[in-house]
Amino acid sequence: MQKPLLEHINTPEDLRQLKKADLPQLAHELRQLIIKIVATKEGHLGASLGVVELTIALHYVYNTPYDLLIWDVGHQAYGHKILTGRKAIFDTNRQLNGISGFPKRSESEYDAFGVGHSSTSISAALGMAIASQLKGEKKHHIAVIGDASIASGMAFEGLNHAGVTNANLLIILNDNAIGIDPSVGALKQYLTNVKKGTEKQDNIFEALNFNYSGPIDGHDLPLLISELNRLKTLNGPKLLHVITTKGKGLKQAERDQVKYHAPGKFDANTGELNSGSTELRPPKYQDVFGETIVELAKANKQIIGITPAMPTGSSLKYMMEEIPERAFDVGIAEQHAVTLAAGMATQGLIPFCNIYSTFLQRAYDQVIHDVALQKLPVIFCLDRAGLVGEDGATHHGVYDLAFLNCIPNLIIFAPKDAIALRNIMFTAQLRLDLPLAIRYPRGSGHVLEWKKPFEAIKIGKGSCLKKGNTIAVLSIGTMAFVVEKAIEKLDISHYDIPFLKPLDSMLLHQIFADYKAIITIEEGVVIGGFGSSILAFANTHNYTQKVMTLGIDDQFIEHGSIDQLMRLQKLDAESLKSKIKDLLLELNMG
Ligand SMILES: Cc1ncc(C[n+]2csc(CCOP(=O)(O)OP(=O)(O)O)c2C)c(N)n1
Repeated sequence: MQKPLLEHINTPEDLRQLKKADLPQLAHELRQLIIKIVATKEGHLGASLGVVELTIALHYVYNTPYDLLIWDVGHQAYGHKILTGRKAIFDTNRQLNGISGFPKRSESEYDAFGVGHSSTSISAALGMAIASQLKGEKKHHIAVIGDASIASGMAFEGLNHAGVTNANLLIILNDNAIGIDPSVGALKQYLTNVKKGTEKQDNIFEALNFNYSGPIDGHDLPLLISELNRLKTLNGPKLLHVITTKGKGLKQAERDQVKYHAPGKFDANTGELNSGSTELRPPKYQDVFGETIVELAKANKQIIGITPAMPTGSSLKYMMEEIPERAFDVGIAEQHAVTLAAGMATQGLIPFCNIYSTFLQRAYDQVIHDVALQKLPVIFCLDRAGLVGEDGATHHGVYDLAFLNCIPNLIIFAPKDAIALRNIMFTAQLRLDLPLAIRYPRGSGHVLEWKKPFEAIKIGKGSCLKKGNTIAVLSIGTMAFVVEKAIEKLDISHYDIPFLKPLDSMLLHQIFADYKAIITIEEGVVIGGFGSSILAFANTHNYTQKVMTLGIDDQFIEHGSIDQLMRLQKLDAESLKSKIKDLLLELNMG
């Protein structure tokens, strides 16, 4: 065994002192470190293991951070983080106050662009390359993008623009034929044909004026280095196609690439996943969605399921397995997913378009212009709404209530539990004449016995969950469980207001007539959300009681466990309880 190398590498400067012959050993050590830390601290595994050689080659050949290196999505950048000054704190990855799981400009000068959502790297790198030209700086600009992310609209927009510039831009297409789930679409087929050498058509990237090279083996360090050195001397937009294996170096991760995308805890030596507890737990909300849509779609042939690249994460995969002709994975294409659903709705189909709350941000115009404006009854199922935990600021689904609230014609519903999710899905496919957004959180559905007979939900109706005196707490969605716990021993009323739109104005008039003060609570930003709507209601109707609005502050929330973040935002039961007690004292009712 040679003497260890990685312990002496703190920056890419150190790396560049190594002999080329030493780099494979460094790659081995880097992989082992990633495996060791992710095995216990959790995080994204497969993508980073796949680009270990590429990461080393890029920092070896290019003069980072002067040359600008941009990772698309950024979940593959663990090796980059370790080699750029964050080795000693890599074990804080994704934890509260630790380093972010994604590149982040405020974290390191080597993180040229903040990422998390996919397909931004080409536009960002082109912007930097144009800036360098205008400033007269001789810099290299490199975007590393996966085969799933390059198929997204934004990436195509970047390619289309870059092809008519002479910007010094290198795009590295990291082709491992998989996103989180296997990549889909015609471009994926094209790339497969290129790899097999069966593609007879013109090269698609050359057709867009890129200097194309590859495909080359992305695990062959000498080849990567000589190719990058050659490309460094060429002007204009270039694309290097590298073939890698997701999960490279850990047998199980290579074999089961979907599971080992972000496997949770596992044994670093054997690669075996922790088996988890056998205790009976409420199902995840995503599975309530996944199982319910199958049940509904079997009975109602008009039902369609759509996911942009998240069949496993959304559990639409159950429908894709059982009813493949009516379930579509459209790739990382949120905008397309929404307008595709709109098109289907014009023809009488009943599309359930499942998108993580955070990724719906990509398709905002489509929701307004293609769906709501035309009153098309698309059913949006917004998974991972609220705080998502360790993925952090780029991924929290905390804006949806606010950004959907202002759109006319849209019904907005947040189920308080799995049963309500199931029933609203049932209700939606009975045909509403308006679009509906259903938002539900990451994690488990709070009730064990959730497969009850379907019951239709009355649109716009809230309900009283507990009758008390003094003040009323109004919750939307699963915050009901926090409230329930907080007021267990208090004489406080609790109302479930699952419809942000239309608001249950009859119930609200009753509430404002009955209580001296109102507290609203939501797992979303306060500005523009549920609390704002209740305040506006009070103002419109000249109610003068105090309305305390609790939710997410006007700041980006970083990473940490959901429980930690809820406590920091004072959205946990203890904090709510003490807020209620303060309010009672203030009203002389304590
Ligand atoms: C806009 C957006 N939609 C969905 C996701 C969820 N997501 C994260 S990684 C990923 C797959 C990326 O695959 P690929 O581009 O092939 O990169 P690789 O995993 O190979 O690095 C997806 C769909 C995202 N980050 N951003």
